[in-house]
Amino acid sequence: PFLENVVQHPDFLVGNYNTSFIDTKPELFEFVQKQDRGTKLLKYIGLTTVNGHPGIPKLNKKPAFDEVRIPKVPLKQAYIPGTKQILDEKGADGLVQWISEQKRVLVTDTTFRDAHQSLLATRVRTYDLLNIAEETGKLANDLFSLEMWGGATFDTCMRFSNEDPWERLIKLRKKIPNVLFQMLFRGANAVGYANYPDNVIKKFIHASATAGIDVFRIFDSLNSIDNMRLAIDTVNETGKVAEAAMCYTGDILDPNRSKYNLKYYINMAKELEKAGAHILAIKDMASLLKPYAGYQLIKALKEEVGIPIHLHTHDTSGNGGALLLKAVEAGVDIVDTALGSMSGMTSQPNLNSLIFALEHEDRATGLDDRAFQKLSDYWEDVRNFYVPFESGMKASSAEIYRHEMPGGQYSNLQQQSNSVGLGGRWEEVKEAYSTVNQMFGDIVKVTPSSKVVGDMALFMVQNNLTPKDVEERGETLDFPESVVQMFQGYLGQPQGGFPEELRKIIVKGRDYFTRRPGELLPPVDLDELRVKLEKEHNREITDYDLMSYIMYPKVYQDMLKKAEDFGDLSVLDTATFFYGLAVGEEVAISIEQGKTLIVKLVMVGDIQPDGHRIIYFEMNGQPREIPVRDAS
Ligand code: 3PY
Ligand code: ZN
Repeated sequence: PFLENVVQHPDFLVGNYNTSFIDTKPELFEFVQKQDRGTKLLKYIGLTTVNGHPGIPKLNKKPAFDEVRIPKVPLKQAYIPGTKQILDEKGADGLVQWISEQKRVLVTDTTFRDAHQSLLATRVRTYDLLNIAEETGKLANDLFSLEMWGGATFDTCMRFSNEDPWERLIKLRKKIPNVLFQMLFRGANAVGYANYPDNVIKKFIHASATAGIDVFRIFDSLNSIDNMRLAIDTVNETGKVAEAAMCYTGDILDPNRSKYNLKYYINMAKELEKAGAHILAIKDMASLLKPYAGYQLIKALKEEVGIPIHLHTHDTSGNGGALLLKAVEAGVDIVDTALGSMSGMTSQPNLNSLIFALEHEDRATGLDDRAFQKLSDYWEDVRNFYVPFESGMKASSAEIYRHEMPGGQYSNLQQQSNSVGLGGRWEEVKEAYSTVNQMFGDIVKVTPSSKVVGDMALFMVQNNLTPKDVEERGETLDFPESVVQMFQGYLGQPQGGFPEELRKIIVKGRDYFTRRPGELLPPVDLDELRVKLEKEHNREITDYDLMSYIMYPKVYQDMLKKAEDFGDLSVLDTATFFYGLAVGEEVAISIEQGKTLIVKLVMVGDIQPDGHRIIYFEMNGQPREIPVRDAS
């Protein structure tokens, strides 16, 4: 390295050197140590062992975990062709035809996406998904689809797991070639929290289709159909399945809440069908659709629209199972559920229980309960790694009908609330959430509009504000940026518009508009951006990278930086990733096909005056000493 530094020094290169060259240039002794993959991983493990993992309280001792039960499926057993083959052979219209010919109710498993988004703050890592992927393809071949990508997973995958979401998708696709892959797509917000220019939306959908997504569930956070059309059209261009969702809010049974009544939903459904949707989704993100309301809604929809109906709900209220039964009676085509051990409460209703609930009935699922029990057992074990991210909710709760918070938001807002010091005031935050909804004119609350309501709720609690305070002192208050932007029109328009008085108070003289935001946002020059990023990062930037960057510029760049420091962290098992190693513990890390590192933690050295500790490892039998900074 020293000689390299000399010959690469700018003065040396221009011939500007003499006998004092070396003595006057201390930088020549700064060797950039090009570290191998093993050393980088040891550094990460050492740091995690000493300092813990962000979001997990520092423990004195690594928790003990039982061995994870992986179902035994003979490796040579072939995949049984499933819905993926129907789509590939017959196209989207052929698939729709096939759905309508099924007597049984079809089932989607959300375990890989919404279940952990809703129960575990979206932290499930690619490692745990890949570990069960082949078995899932082989045991769950009769599912309609696996909801396994999009929603909040795109962000958290990079932000918290330091993994590329596209790689997750591509790797899973290889191991599950037979069941439809479904993603949650936030319409003009793609997988982010803001509206994006039209060319970004199109590119994102094409890239996702190429990487392996078959069914795009498209919604808009204010139920604005204008904000969904581009996505529906683009999915149609790709030959994949456009599943357009209406987000359910309010209560169609309550005569006093007429804003979102049965007529509203029937009209919306008809428009979505006209807009080119192959499937209609009812997206009950907050578990507000009561069983009898669900029956009424689905019965009416089956009469009024011709496309299949896919019901998505959460079990936060505890009425999820009852809703599914009423939905099946009313003729729903497909329902969302999660594997038993990852179901219930803010997650989806229990898939395994649904199998039994409908057994011997006309519309039985046809799924093999034993196969799904094995998959559920796996997740029961894996869930133990993620205990620090559990919401602490112990049972379903009817208060959801009051605060209306989406299941996917519950555990995340709770974490957000803790992180701004409102840990002890969670009850008030939930109450404020409902108050803010009324102040905003009773809007649909789902990402990102739900995030805006959440931000405002935190703001109200932090500053001890009532709606009256906002009305009277609003001019002097600095509202969260997300709130200001929503009232400016950046997420589109809700049913009936925003309350005018509140808009004036919040927007404070800034512009606002009521046109579709996508019409106003200039296209991103993707080629120019690619060149810029390639220069900055000295690597090839693919369409996938471009999309990750555009959605989350800082998160994406932090991910690259962390990968430079620690290498590919997705190869670590989850216990090691979150908790490091215990002294004397040994793990096998497969860094690529046929290349495994056996890592043992031998000893953690005493803290040095400069704040470092030496961590003594053995890697493949060789001693390795890694200095790491003790942050305590
Ligand atoms: C998401 O957009 O992530 C959701 O799950 C909304 O329900
Ligand atoms: Zn959901």
